[in-house]
Amino acid sequence: MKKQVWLVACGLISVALASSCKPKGAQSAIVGDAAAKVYVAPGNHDEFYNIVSGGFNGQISVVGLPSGRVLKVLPVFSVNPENGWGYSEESKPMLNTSQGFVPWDDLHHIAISTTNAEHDARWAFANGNNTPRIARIDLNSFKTVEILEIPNSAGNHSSPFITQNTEYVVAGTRFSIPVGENSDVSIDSYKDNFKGYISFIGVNPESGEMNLSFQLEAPPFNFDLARAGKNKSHGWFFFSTYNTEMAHTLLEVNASQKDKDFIMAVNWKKAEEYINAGKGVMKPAKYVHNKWNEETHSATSTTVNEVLTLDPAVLKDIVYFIPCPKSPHGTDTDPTGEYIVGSGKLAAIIPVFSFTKMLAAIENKDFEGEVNGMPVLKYESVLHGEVVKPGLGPLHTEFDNRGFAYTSMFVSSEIVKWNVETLEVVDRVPTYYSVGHLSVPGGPTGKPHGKYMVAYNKITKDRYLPTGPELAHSAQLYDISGDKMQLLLDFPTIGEPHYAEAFPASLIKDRQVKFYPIEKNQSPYALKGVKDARVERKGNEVHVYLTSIRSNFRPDNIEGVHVGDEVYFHVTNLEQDWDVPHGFAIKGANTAELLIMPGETSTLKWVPDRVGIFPFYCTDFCSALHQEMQGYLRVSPKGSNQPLKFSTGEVE
Ligand code: K7E
Ligand code: CUA
Repeated sequence: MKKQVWLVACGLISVALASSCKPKGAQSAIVGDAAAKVYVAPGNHDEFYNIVSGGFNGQISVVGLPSGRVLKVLPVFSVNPENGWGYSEESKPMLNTSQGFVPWDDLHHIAISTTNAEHDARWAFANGNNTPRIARIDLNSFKTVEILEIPNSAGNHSSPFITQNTEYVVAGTRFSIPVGENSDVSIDSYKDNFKGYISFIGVNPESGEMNLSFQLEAPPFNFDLARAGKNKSHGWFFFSTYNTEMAHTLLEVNASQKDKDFIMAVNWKKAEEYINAGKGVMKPAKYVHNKWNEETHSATSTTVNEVLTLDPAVLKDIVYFIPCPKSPHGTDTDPTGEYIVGSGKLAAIIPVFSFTKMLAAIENKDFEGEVNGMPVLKYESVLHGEVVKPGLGPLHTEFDNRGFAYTSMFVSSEIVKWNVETLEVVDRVPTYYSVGHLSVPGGPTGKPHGKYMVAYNKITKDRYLPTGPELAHSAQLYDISGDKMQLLLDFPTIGEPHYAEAFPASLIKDRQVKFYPIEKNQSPYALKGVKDARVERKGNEVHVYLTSIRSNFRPDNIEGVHVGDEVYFHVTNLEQDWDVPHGFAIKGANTAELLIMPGETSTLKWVPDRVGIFPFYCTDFCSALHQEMQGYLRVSPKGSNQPLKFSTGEVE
């Protein structure tokens, strides 16, 4: 999200910027027992995992709550030199796309897998916003194990929200685009030639593997966010849209013309019926599907060439539009599934829709018109009610376990707590500053845990020691267990967090992978013991098969490599214990290091361009003799007759 856009939004509703965005009394907001509530004593664990999007760093960070301690930066869409993600030969295919290797993305949203609308925390899903992709992370190994590209999409923002049994992960396109053969069209022909696509990605209930099940063709709106129905509204999905004006220039003005945009309600069970009746049409579309294999310790990338498409203008009863004021950002469903909250960022109220009323309105054909052949329901017929005077610039809503909703107000920099049934505002607290998403443990599920809420703020200003022009982004933790929200803690974050989800640590902390059994290592380059360590030449390729175990590499001295050779270091970490990775780095390699987990094999490619002796060493302080964990590689001139030679470590 661009700050500038919001500042304009601020201006549009006639607010004096700087002063309104900065609440008063920043220093007095903390009460006495806050420190005790976030104190996790040395050696103790946090109660919740918070899986936090990294925004423009393309990664996920794993944070403990309530302490706010960062436990891990988990590479997803962006290369990570810290552990070789996207640099090792094995992991490169994970970042392949139909446009080739794309080593970065903009990661906005997290979805934690659920069963019966409760977190099972088997997997986390995350969206790549820029080059449309969805990733699946295994929460037993905290590793990205799958990335699926989304065709016919541009700006995969309305993603990766999930259905209550993780049947589907969805992806709605932020930018509509022309697709298919004739995409070389005038941008002025937007209304005629551009389309919005909504993707439903099936998730295998056992393996978690994703598969692009079908796409819905939609009008060329901008799809912003989404939430699945749950419990009573299971079977439906709700997508917020803006730019229903279908403007294609200066959207900040032209897409803010209408009083109401839409929440698009999708009956995905109906879509399944049409598919089962053979009503879908296979259309050409090129996208790639990348999978990580935990036994070969490597990834494969395959290209898919078609996608099943449904046209809801023709196939009735899949799509209905709910009018929603005004340029809604988030749309969120409450734990019962009855209420659908729209957050019109330019609206002065928060509309809350009723699922029961929506079904009745559909039944009674209570329509006010059509868009591209799909019915628009009457606002009043679907409305449960409006939260009045909530604040300015509502963005996102989370829920607790006591019937309350919490909405972030970007422009007025506050969080508003309101009663989901009565719509009465019961509390408000300032945020520092300009809050985006909120995260309550279990907040998007049918069974929120409540207790804490984290606000992910967009503007930091004076909250931390300054660090030049770029300041740390800021999260704030609130206690929401009482009637009044209480600010407990500020903590800086990694990248620019958008959404995050939190769940009890007890769900996964005892099922973590500790190491990979070496006997199951199916890598073609794996070594099962130090005796197998060797160097082989195949034409101009030199394959160095190394073992790493405290505290040596074998082989350690290598000669007979020539300038221009392609050298592959295949490093197998022979350790079979928890918490003993080894690193591998060689001087001058213009890639990164490898960080090899116990029982894993990983490969670094290096093409030496000059003559010399090049030391390599372990980068992870693994034992008292870590500094001894090293070797030399000698590079001779191209065409030299220096024979291949290596030492596996004789004692001198
Ligand atoms: Cu930042 Cu969910 Cu991309 Cu709102 S989005 S803040
Ligand atoms: Cu191995 Cu340090």
